[in-house]
Amino acid sequence: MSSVPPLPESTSSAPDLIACDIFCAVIDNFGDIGVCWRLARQLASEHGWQVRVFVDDLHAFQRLCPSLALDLARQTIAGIVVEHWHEPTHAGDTLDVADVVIEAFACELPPVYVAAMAQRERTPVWLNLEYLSAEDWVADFHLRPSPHPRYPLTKTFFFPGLGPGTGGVLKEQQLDAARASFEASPAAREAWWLNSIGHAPPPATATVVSLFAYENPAVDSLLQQWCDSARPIVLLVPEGRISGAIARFFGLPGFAAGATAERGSLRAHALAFTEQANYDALLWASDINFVRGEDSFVRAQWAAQPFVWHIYPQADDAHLPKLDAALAHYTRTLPADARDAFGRFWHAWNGAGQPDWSEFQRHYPALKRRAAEWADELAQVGDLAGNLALFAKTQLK
Ligand code: TRH
Repeated sequence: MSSVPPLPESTSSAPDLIACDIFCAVIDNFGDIGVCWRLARQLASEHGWQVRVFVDDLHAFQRLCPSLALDLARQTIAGIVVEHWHEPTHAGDTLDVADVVIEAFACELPPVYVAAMAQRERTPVWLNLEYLSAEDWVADFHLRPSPHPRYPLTKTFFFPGLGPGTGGVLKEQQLDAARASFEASPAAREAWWLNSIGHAPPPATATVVSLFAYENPAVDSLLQQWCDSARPIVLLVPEGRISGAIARFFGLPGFAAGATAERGSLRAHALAFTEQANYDALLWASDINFVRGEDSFVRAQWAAQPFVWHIYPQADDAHLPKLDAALAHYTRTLPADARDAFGRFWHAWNGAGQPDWSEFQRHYPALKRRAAEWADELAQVGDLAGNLALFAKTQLK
């Protein structure tokens, strides 16, 4: 065991104030920091924790949080300290171990920090926050302890999930109220359309679709079906990995924020990638949401609208059982024909078959009812930040 001088306790001065360090290595895209930042904000604002986030990619983070400065090693945003984790061994300018240490998605903590955790008078609670999966095994592994091979430390696996016995998924206490007030307010909806799209909301006869996805070979077929649709389709596309395909479909050089294109029944608008807190309103303003990865997948469930998930693709199709596990939860109480149509559409969007829009549309009323029911069911599992805070407190006693 390396010898580390005795350390001061964390900077928290009040006896009950819990200090928490979250370590986040960005692998790809926005989900890693997206989940960590949402968790950090919740632990700080809803649980009063003193939170510090170590993140290695400030550029990805800045897309979600435009007030972040790219050139600062350390800054405070919304009461949360953000440390640029510029190299894997960096553990902040002063080594200061928190009460609760969260390593996100099995990233490796700086060795000097782990050594200091072992030296700390009050042993910290060490959690590995895993990726979300709806698979059944998750409940068995949630909260399993893993003793450190060399130090007197135990790491606990914290598994998000969609079913009982898992850590649940993140849900802010005010989220339902915010959605309800948006949905109940024509003025809020109107203001959102004016600010985000530049004109008044479309008529109720139009189907509004938000599209956040990776590159997807099924998109051309879907765009064509939307052009041929009997009902007008208004497509809202945040700038990103699918934008090139939209541009090609319309014969445009690009599809950057502010661009608009029209063909047949389809009118498409490119939106600026918004700050994370504003993404929900796009989901609330839409009748159907195409989402991807992890965090937007969760937000679509809380938006309580039918949605289509582009799952993060993994080697050897390891993502496919996860897709089916999520489908099993989400479609559990749907009538068989709607369940089959929905499953076919999700599979087509994830590489197996062609999406059939008119079939999806036909089942829309049942899907909409199920979306609302599912949001209530999922809420029974509890909010991940609340579940995590509760577990950590029991360990800190
Ligand atoms: O960006 P993603 O594809 O992230 C993925 C997943 O997390 C995946 O599980 C992981 O393995 C991989 O990264 C490395 O999708 P996700 O998880 O939905 O994250 C996107 C974040 O971006 C989410 O927090 C919502 C946010 N967002 C905005 O803040 N503004 C926007 O305009 C949009 C479209 C998204």
